[in-house]
Amino acid sequence: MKRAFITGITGQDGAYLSKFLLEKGYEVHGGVRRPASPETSCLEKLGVLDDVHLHQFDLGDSSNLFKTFGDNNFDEVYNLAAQSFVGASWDQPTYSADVNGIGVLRILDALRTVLPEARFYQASTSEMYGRVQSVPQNEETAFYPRSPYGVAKVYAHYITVNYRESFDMHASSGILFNHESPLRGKEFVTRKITSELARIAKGGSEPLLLGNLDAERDFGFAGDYVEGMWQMLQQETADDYVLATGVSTTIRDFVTYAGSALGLDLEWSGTGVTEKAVDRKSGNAIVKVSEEFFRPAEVDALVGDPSKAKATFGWKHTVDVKTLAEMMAKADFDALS
Ligand code: NAP
Ligand code: G4F
Repeated sequence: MKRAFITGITGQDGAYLSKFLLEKGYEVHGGVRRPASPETSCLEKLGVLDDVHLHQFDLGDSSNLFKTFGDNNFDEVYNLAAQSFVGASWDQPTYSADVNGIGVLRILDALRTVLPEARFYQASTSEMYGRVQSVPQNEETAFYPRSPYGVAKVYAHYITVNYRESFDMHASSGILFNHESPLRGKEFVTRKITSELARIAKGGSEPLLLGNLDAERDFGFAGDYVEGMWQMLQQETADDYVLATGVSTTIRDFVTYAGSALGLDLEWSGTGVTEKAVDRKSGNAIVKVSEEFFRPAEVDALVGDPSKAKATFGWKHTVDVKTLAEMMAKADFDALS
């Protein structure tokens, strides 16, 4: 039986990856920051909480990383832990740099010292492309990060490549475009949209407030992406791979898709901060724009090219963006019933 360790096991991807690896017959371990009262709702929702082994683990502290890896003979280590909300990285820039950047060096250094044969996955991100240098983005596209989060992730990406090349470690980086699910945190735009529209569809009167509706993202389903993480670690040679759908969608269109799944027929009007969406049937204002949710520097448009992952190990997405919006909106609506 293979043994895997997942940092960030309590997050969206950690829960889906736990379920995936358990179904593959793995013994699954994971790191939690607060062992006395871990936030386990994602693991509970997927019905896997009782099947995983939880260890105290914080990316900010080297000694507990050495202890965790020194005491346990893991075959695979997936680093999914991060301060993952881009918007918060301007408010907590040094913390984001420490956890998302130096934290990865702490893991690599501990693995190199006490568990050098373990295969390692780093959660890299399309945020590294930032102000994009070509369209679509692939493994060769230059990085131009636009947030403290993105800058830290570029460091993490290159230190992973460097340890692979310096110490012959099996360390791979998945450059993943946005992937969402009903387990997504409500601070991220997709889940904010589906949870708020569900509230409105249930009779709520306050409109949904959003920032930049013109931003475009390549949205996929998290369940598809965790399979790609695992596939990367099954390759004989470690490497870097993009996982994406190849389709870009504006935030405005995601709202329209999610609204439609809940019976809201949205009509958009206005521009910039005066833009709004009204339900054609009720005449109610459903969406308004608030400057509060604009970022100091924006990533305008991302769209990925996953050809390398497809050619190397046959990865492709199975859920398109409309189906994803519907899945998330209905899950939020049902949760209110
Ligand atoms: P998420 O739901 O926000 O989960 C983040 C996890 O990291 C949580 O389990 C959190 O634990 C943990 N964590 C935060 N700070 C930590 C620290 N100092 N030490 C140890 N654990 C810590 O994120 P996700 O969407 O699953 O994303 C997983 C990874 O992929 C992240 O690295 C993210 O940056 C990256 N990524 C995500 C996407 C996407 O679209 N989802 C795309 C590209 C890359 P708590 O429960 O204690 O908060
Ligand atoms: O949902 P978001 O916060 O995700 P973002 O910034 O793309 O980051 C996510 O995906 C990355 C992969 O590219 C991951 F690395 C990262 O960890 C995270 O999972 O924002 C998406 C877009 C942005 O352009 C933002 O400006 O939506 C725009 N937006 C418009 N109104 C909003 C809002 N974002 C949020 N969170 N809240 C709003 O009200």
